[in-house]
Amino acid sequence: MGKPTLISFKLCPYVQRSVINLLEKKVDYEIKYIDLANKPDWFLKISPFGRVPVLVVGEEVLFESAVINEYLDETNLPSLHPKDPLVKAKHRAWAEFASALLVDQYLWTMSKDEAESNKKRDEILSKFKILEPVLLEPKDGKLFFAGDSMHLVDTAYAPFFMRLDFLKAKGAEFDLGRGFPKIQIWSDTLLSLPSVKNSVLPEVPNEYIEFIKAHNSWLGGKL
Ligand SMILES: N[C@@H](CCC(=O)N[C@@H](CS)C(=O)NCC(=O)O)C(=O)O
Repeated sequence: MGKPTLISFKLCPYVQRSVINLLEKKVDYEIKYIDLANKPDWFLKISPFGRVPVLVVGEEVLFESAVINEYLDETNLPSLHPKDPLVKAKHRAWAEFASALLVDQYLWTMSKDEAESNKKRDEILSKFKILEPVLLEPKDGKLFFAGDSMHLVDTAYAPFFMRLDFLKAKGAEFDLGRGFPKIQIWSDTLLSLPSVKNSVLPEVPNEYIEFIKAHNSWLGGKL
């Protein structure tokens, strides 16, 4: 069947989730970068929503990061999911919560005025209030979603935390994890993993900030 090929836009957090999984699973893969502002015809033919990530596996095409990651997990054992179906279902539900956080984060950074931007920031903070008590107690300064080992659900959150970290480097007012000690330790734990560190190209931290600025958002003006 040959190596799977991941179609990527280098700033996309959903693609990044799949890259983390590919790296965690040590899968031999190829990656092709496209410009979403100028989508090539071959991409529009294979991506039903015109969105990345897309994973090309032989003659087949998979879309939706959660589905791609489940496929990678099932075909590259050992699984990063818990065995118990109920616990697994709960992990999937919390991975959905991460997708909602990614949408909030995008809208927070892209909002055109202060009121809208603050509203989106507050939505992130109210989700943090829900998430913090769900987390277990850190051990030796480390924490994953389910305690002391990494699962698929962690890979859903890492791109969100990484973007928050890029923003945090620009000013303390972007440090939304303040006041949420377990979330902070979870974020630090994930961002220290080689699979997470190596899941983006070296230029991504700068390009992420430049992307926000280029969209003339209210937050972009503060960076
Ligand atoms: N639910 C999708 C979301 C993917 C998504 O929104 N990707 C964005 C880039 S981060 C995209 O391709 N947008 C299309 C566009 O900008 O035209 C997933 O998890 O794969």
